[in-house]
Amino acid sequence: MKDKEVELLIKKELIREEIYLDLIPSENYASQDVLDASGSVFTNKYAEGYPKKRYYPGVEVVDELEELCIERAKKVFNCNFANVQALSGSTANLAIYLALLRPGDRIVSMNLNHGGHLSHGAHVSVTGKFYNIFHYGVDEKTEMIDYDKVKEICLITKPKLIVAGASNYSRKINWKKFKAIADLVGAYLVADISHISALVVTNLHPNPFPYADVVMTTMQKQIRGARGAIILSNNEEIAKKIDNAVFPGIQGGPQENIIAGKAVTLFEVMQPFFKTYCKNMLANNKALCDEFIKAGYHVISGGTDNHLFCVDVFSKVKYTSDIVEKWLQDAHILANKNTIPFEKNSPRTPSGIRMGSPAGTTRGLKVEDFQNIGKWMVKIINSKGDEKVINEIKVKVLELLKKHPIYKDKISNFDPFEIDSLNEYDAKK
Ligand code: DSN
Repeated sequence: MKDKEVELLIKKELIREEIYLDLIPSENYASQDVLDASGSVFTNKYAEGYPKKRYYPGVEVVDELEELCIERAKKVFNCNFANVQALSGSTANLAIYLALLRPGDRIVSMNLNHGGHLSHGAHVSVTGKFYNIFHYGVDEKTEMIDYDKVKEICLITKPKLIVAGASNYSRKINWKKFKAIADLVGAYLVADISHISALVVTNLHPNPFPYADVVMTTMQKQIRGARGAIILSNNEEIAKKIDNAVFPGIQGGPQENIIAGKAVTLFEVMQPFFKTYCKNMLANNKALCDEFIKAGYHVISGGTDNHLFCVDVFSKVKYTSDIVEKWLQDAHILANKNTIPFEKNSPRTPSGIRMGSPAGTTRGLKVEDFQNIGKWMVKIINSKGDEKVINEIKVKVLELLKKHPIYKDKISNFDPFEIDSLNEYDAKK
């Protein structure tokens, strides 16, 4: 690369990824094939519109590519319609609302503090400004979705659209119950399965079809592919509205290079190894979660059915999770601070640490590794960030990661573990 500054930053990021244990449950490692497709010559092509209905010439190949991606998405998710152009999950959600609602219409969705998502109508998001939002949450005692309460809220507010789906909820979502509520009040049901789409396509989590009118997912999380999102439906009329909302409603030219990456992602999902990855991810996450439960920590909802969980560290050690996040990061473990249901602290200094197993599983870590990781994390948190403990565990984490490289080929001519901090990298370069 001629641009040495960016080249060095790419190398630095590669080293960072290799030498940190990523437990952030929305992150993962895309395969080299996905990276190659996403950075391919499709970057160069403008293709506003949809296959066979473009506003530019020279689109023969991108049409083939986008059609291939659409067909794969339909096959993998077993549905009749797919839009593969959304640049991100938030854009996809906005496009769905734009397609089905008018500004000011009512949406019922999960409270951000209880595990929802910004683009489900949080007041700081455009979705919270354009639409009239009412939130449901989890039950104070069980910390699981209270479907009776969802029903009650919907009967009072009469929403035009209900969003089911979350970014910090460790239990199975009952789509059938959501559909019954949606039917009762005549609302559309939208399922945001960004966090659980890999489990859904491998039948390890109930499928929102046939209950949801629209299903969307990002592609870079659990399903470990290219960045961006896809929107799915079985309703032809809704499908047309969604296409119009994505383009020209919200976006201009689609990123055909990213669509190439999404197509490769879907190819990988169809391979037998993908289900093995999903089963391992579930077992690994449970093993990690069990260590916190055994150590007497309060895990939100008391456990996990999926790839993530959230621990209330504040109630145990009286330190907020921004501080705990830093202790863990010093030991090269990445888990993110998060609000918990009925949070008493602020979103910047909350009580919870969210973590999960997708990236570690992709990296090849097994149940025994996750048990050890859980013990190490508990030791650090119980020690209240004791420097000696952090350093002792950092050595163990680095030893483990070194045995499980992510991008073997990329690091074949250097050892990312030669340094053990990114400051050292800066000093050396
Ligand atoms: N940022 C993602 C997450 O961490 O869950 C959601 O978009």
